[in-house]
Amino acid sequence: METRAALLCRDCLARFAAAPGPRPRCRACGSPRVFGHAELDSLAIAHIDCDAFFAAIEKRDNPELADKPVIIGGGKRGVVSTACYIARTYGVRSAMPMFKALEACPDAVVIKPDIEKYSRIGRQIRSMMLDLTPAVEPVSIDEAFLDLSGTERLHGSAPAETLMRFARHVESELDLSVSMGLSYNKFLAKIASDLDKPRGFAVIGQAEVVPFLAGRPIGIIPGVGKVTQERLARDGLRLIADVQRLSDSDLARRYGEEGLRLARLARGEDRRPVKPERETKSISAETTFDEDIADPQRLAPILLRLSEKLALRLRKSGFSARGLTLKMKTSDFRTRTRARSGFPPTQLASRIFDIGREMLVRECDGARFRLIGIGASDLGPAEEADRGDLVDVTAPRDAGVERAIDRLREKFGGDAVMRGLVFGARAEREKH
Ligand code: TTP
Ligand code: MG
Repeated sequence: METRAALLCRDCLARFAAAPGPRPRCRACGSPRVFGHAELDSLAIAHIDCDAFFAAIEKRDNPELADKPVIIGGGKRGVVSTACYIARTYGVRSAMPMFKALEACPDAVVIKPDIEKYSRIGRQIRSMMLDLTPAVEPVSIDEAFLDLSGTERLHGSAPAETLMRFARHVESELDLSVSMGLSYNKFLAKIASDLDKPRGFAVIGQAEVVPFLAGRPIGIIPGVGKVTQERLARDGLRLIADVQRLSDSDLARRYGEEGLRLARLARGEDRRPVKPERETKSISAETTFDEDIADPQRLAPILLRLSEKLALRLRKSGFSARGLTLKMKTSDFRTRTRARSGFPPTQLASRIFDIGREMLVRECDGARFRLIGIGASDLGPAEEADRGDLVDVTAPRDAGVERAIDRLREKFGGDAVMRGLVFGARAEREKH
C-alpha cells in the first residue's frame, strides 16, 4: 500500500524526500515511525478512534496498572466493556462475559467503568478535534470522522501532517493514544483507522482501493450485519472481491437498491458527507439503567416518566414538539433512533408517551437496552400546542390538566401526583 513520494516522521513531523531502498529512519530525529504514501497530500477525510479507551484512561490515572492486564467491566453488567492491549493478548475482548475473560486472563485487574469520567475526556478530545476543523462528526464516545478539506492554510500543513500533530497533542496533553485513518471518504477512513492499531496511522488511496478491498470480508461494509452476511454467503458472496466481480445490474436485480449500494462500496465509493454535530436547540430526557432491559412492559413506565419530564421541559421553555425522537442504546452500545412527525404540535406527556410507546414497542425485538430517551424535534411555539380540533376535543382538556399539575408540582414537588393524574385523565377518557 505504500509508495513513497515524500516521507513524514510521525514523531517530529519532519518531511524529507524518499530514496530507493528500505524505509529509512527519520533524518531529523531518528525515529522509525516514518510514513509515506503517494496520495498523502491529497486525502482529507479522517477517522480517529482512541485506543482501548476506557482502559487507557484507567491506566493513565493509576500508573501502577501500566504493565498489568486491565479489564474494564463487571459491576451489574457482567461483561467486558473493554480490555487493555496486554489483556487482549490473552484473548479478552469487548462484550465477553466477565467470567470467561477471567478464565482467559486470571491475573487481570478488573475495574468498574466510570462512564462520567470517560465522557468528560471524550468531550475534551472532541474539542481538540474541533480546533482542526468544524467538520467533526462524532460516532461514539471515543471516535469521530473529520473532514479536513480546505484546512491547509489554516494549519500550514496537509491533513496527514495535521492529524499526526493532533495525535502528538493528545498524547502530550491527555496521555492517551489514538489511531487514525486517512482516505477520501468515510467508509475507507473508518477501515483505515483499524489497520494499524494502537497508535496507528494508515492511509487508503484511490490507486489501491479496489485490490485493497477485494480481500476483505463483506462484513466490513456498514449495515452488513450477521444476517445479511449469511444471506450473501448462501449466494456465494463472502469477500468484497465476490461483489466486485458482479455487474451493477446483476446486483440490482438480486438485491435492489441495497445491491447497488454494495456495488458502490465494493469499489470504494461513498458519498456520505461528514456531518458536523449541530448545536440545535433540542429538548429531551433520557435515562441509563443499572441493568439492561429487553421487556417492553418494563420499559413503558420508564418511557412514561421521561415523557412527563420532556413535557414539563417543553412547557417551561415555551416550545411545542412537532416531531419526536426515541433513542435507545443497546447493551453493546449501539444507538437506535426512531422519529415521528406529522402530528399536531404538543406539550402533553400523555401524547408524547403514546407516540413514543408505539415506536418503543416496535424496537423491542429481544435486544437488551441500557438507555432510553425521548426528545422533541422541530420545535414550534407553545401557542400552537394542543389546541385540538373537530376530531380531537381531548387535547385542550388534557393540556389544562397538565398545566394544573405543573402548578401543584411547583407548590409541592414530587412527580407521583402527576403520573396518577395523567392516567386518571386518560382512564376517564377511555371510559367515554
Ligand atoms: P472501541 O473503540 O470499540 O474500543 P476501544 O477503544 O476500547 O479499543 P480499540 O483500541 O480497539 O478502539 O470502544 C470505545 C469504548 O467503548 C471502549 O473503551 C469501551 C466501550 N465499549 C463498551 O463498553 N462495550 C463494547 O462492547 C465496546 C465495543 C466498547
Ligand atoms: Mg476505540
